[in-house]
Amino acid sequence: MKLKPLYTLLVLLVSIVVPLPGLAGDIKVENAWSLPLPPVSKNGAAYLTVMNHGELADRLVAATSSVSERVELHKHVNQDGQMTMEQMDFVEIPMQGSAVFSPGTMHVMLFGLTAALVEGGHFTLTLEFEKAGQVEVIVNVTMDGAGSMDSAIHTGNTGSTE
Ligand SMILES: [Cu+2]
Repeated sequence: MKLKPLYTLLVLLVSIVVPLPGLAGDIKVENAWSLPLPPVSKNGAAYLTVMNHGELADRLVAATSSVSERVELHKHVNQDGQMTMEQMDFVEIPMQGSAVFSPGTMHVMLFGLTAALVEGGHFTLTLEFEKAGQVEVIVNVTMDGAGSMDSAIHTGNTGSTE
């Protein structure tokens, strides 16, 4: 089967991304990444996928990070052809569903970076859910994370299964 190695890879990724599965309950976070940024950068953004395997909807209501003074949940808004961003009070994670934070949709905004985001490095993001409580996530700092965004401008990524 072609799907099996992919599934195994996903399970492996989940176990890496969520170091405290006991606390997370039905909430799993996958593919958490952030673009590398030079030390002068004031703000950054993280992207990830939140999956809810439970029978009840949950809400992501807040977050903190190990590399910024403040964290907000943002969505991208196209205003008269110009991309801006808007804060959200919460993000709904439907039962047996997921919410995807990706370039162009939503992001976890990191305000007041206190450390440089260096390629190959990582930092901790603590997500606060209404029902599941706190879930710690390791965010990988990598250019490769953008593979799902536009593979044409990021050569050499392994986002494709071909
Ligand atoms: Cu933002």
